[in-house]
Amino acid sequence: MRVAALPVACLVLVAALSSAARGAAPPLLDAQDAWIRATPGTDVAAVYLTLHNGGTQPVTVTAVGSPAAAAAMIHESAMVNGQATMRVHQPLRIAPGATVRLAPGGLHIMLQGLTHPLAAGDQVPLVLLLDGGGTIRLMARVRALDES
Ligand SMILES: [Cu+2]
Repeated sequence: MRVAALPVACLVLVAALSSAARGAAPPLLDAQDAWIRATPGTDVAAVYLTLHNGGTQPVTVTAVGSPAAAAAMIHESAMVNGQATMRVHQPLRIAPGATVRLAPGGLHIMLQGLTHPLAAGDQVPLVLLLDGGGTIRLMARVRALDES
């Protein structure tokens, strides 16, 4: 039943994100170089990208989503007592003029409950929901495991 329920969950998420975006001013947040590291044999994947706030006001990413995953959330990796851990880092605030890099070993978007296995070269749609109602839509490319 879990597999059958996932597409419904995705539709609800996309609908929620779309309705929140209605009537919002265009965001000044720029998302570049989005890519995904897929972990074979699991239904989770990490998304990395670079966010730049070109505006004069702080921008806060309040939620993330993808139709390719049941759930998505901003995480931060850290070493705690020699153990690799992840914690939720959401909302993510980006100061005016600042660039925030989501990169291996640090911040990332965690996709959980992938609707299908990811293959190198796949393009995965992502939505970033911003404080104040704006949204950023982007595509992230799945990299091969041996691709740096
Ligand atoms: Cu994570």
